[in-house]
Amino acid sequence: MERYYQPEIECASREQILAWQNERLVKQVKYVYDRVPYYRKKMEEKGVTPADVTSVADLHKLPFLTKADLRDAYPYGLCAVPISQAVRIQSTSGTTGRRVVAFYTQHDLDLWEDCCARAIMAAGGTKDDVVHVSYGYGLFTGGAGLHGGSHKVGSLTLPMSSGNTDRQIQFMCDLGSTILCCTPSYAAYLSESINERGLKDQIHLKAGIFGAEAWTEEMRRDIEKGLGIKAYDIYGLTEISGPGVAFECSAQGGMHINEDHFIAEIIDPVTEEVLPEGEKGELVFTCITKEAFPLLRYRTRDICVLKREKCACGRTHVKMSKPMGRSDDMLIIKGVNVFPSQIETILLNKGYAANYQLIVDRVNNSDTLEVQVEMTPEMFSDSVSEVTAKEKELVNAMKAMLGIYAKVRLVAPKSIARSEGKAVRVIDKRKLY
Ligand code: DLL
Repeated sequence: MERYYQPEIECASREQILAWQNERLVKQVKYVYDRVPYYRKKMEEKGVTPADVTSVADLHKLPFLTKADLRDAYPYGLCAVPISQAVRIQSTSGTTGRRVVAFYTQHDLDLWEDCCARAIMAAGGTKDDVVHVSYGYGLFTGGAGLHGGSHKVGSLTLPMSSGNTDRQIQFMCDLGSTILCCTPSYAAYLSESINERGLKDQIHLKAGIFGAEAWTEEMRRDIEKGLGIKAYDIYGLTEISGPGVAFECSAQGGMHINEDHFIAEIIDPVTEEVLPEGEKGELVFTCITKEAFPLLRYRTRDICVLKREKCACGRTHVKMSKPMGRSDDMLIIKGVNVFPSQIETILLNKGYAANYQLIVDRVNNSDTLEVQVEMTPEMFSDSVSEVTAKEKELVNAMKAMLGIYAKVRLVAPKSIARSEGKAVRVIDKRKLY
């Protein structure tokens, strides 16, 4: 069990971590150059050879990879091993364009599961725990990743997948689930459902490992209160392996990136210039221990800050802040940059739950934003004047934070569809025209 809290790795000195990264990067670059013609061509176009990369300090010389490259090279173009050595694929939901398909050798699966096991142990998991995995199984990495991590820790693993909320709650009560793994929006829904059924004292959860979508501190507070647990964030993306690229520890102040496997950089998303640690920008990852899908300088589009500070948990790996939105999730409404998380913060601070939807449209050549927000059962009222006053309060709060007018429509409790995976927060009708 102790294997997955690996203090010699997770608490290693900065010098030691850099030494690992330098050695692994040099090998990985040569490996990719030799095996992936698509990336070799990109290096050649930039006039870089593997000999030019002798340490992490040379990372900036390498070309970036983006989702567009993954689509161009779909399906096998970035795979660095013959099919005979790959044992698994996982894939993104692919709402627009081609899906992204990532490949794994057995060794890759092992390292990915190690990362997830570290996350479970950082959330207090041991072999005595009952780990309830309600992330989707299948192509999505959430189920497979946490499932594999839980096995490695030696916990009893419940492969629930998402959906069928009644069954989820029944198993949680009957089998005494202690750690819940799912998206934060599904955790909020489960919490709501458990409390409505008066079953809170029959559940034994102590922790939750929630990620795969943006969630605010206010949402964390609500879930922790509703389920009586400590809620830990976990981050990852299919292209880089899946969940467990970074995870939160008991300090709950950012997610430690597994720096023995991934090198993180922050860049200015417009100029592509590398920014110093501590500045906000786009997160870029370079894999240094992968066999099948070793992406170098992959632009995640996630906007965040890296912090290298002494952590109360003793881990030394750099911490990333919660992603503050994706550069491609940012809505531009009437020329103003709007992140759904800003609106969520307002709603949660004013006592609403995170059940809302943003509807963006274009009317007479001008952008419009409508925010539909569910009232909580306590707020629900038939009095038109009361509802109007509440709507006005939200309109003013949004004007103050975003600088634009948003129409607010309060809707009845439970009228916005609940999600069992990643929540659908934005409907941008402008994309349909
Ligand atoms: O969402 C992997 C995952 C599964 C992470 C389960 C955590 C838990 P994708 O479907 O490829 O992979 O989506 C990756 O989701 O680039 C972020 O924009 C977003 N994301 C992932 N984790 C977080 C998080 C999985 N903790 C994309 N907070 C990433 C905010 C997150 N956004």
